[in-house]
Amino acid sequence: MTLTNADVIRALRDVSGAAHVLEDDEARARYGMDRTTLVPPAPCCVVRPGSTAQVQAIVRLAREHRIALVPSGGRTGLSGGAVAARGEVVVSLERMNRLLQFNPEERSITVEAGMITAALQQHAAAHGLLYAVDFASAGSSHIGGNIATNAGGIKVIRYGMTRDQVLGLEVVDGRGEVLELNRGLVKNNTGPDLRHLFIGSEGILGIITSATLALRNAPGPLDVMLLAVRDFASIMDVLRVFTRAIRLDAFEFFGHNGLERVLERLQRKAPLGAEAPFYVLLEFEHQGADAPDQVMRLFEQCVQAGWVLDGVLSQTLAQARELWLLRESMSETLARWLPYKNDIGLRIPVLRAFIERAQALVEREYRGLEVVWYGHVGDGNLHLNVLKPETMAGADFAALCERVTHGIAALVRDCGGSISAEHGVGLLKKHILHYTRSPAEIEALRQIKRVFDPAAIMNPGKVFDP
Ligand code: 2HG
Ligand code: ZN
Repeated sequence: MTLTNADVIRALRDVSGAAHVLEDDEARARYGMDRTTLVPPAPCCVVRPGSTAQVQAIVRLAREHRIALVPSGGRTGLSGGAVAARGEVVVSLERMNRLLQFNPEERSITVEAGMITAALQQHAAAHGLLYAVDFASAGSSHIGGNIATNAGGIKVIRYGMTRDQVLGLEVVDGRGEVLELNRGLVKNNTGPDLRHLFIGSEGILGIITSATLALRNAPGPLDVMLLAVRDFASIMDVLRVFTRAIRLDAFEFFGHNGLERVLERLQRKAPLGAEAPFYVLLEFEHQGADAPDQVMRLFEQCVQAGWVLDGVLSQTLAQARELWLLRESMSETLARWLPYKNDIGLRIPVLRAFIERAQALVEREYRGLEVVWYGHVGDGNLHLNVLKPETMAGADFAALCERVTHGIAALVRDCGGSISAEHGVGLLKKHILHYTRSPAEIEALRQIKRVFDPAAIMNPGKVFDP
């Protein structure tokens, strides 16, 4: 029996209480979208379950009546994975934000999926521990969403991606089964590890309801260095010299045009005397009294080689924060120009060749448009943001960017990379997924989806078409 929207809303109210089913326009617009703006939201309604049992009841109802569900965290995604544009029910995990268990002797924590990333970080910090995944939207993103998108961020070079923090997952799959995946174990060799299928699955297999995450010992005081670098190739030289000598906590870069826009928005002065096409931001643990000059020696080596034109090393925590602000404000600053985004993942040895070819391609194809490069270059992750000229119609801009993106995706493929390093595929990247995942892989993914989601109710239309 096909249910009307009114029937669906009534049934959802029975599951989670009337107060937790929202159907007004404002809520539907707000919960139906993420940080992308290309696809207008149009969900049927929003349900906010308070427990795993309620999530399970919602999924079972949806399975029985073929109701499409869109799992929803902090909606800070950049690929449209949490967009509900086709009358789906948005399942917001925001009420499920409790801390379930904290195990200091094991350095682990179990939390519900709706916990905000920054709250988790703060909890760890209060006990002298670290939750190692961090990025600019940590203040609103949810841990469940981080896991569903395998979020990366600024510390990957030292601690890995979200995948590397997950010790266990509780999920409700599209069949309505509650699965306890790996149960927090460090060692568990009992066949293929289903936990890893759900990490980065973008909600197409089920809904993550809670997770057990590894915490680390908090690092000592961190120093931040900002370098003005002669050209992109020199960034790679600097990376080689520093990674060989010290353990880096971050190695980020951004282009001069991006920095100018950030400085203007933040009303700050240029951080360095010299201007350069690119800047590198490094973070590392304070080197201590026995090696006070090591970092300066590395810096001087880079200057003498002609790679680095100028640099500054933070002297206080406040200065370190100011330097980070320049990098972390980039995405938000550029949002005003409605940028088209590519999120490219490559291995370090091919970065130089890639950027040379990519720069030639964007100069030729985006003639006259402003292009800003930045990202987590130490992990091989480049963000390419193309800014929309004010005078260009949105549709023309989108058509141009779509066309050029095929060229970029082909280049990424030729260089052995990925069309999405950390933002996921969602709605916006699925037309280019085939560039870097083979037909055999995509077919296997389709079959895996059928196993966990036989009624095709879980975030349909995301990552790949049925
Ligand atoms: C970052 O690294 C985020 O700042 C956002 O991943 C990147 O907006 C972007 O393109
Ligand atoms: Zn990023």
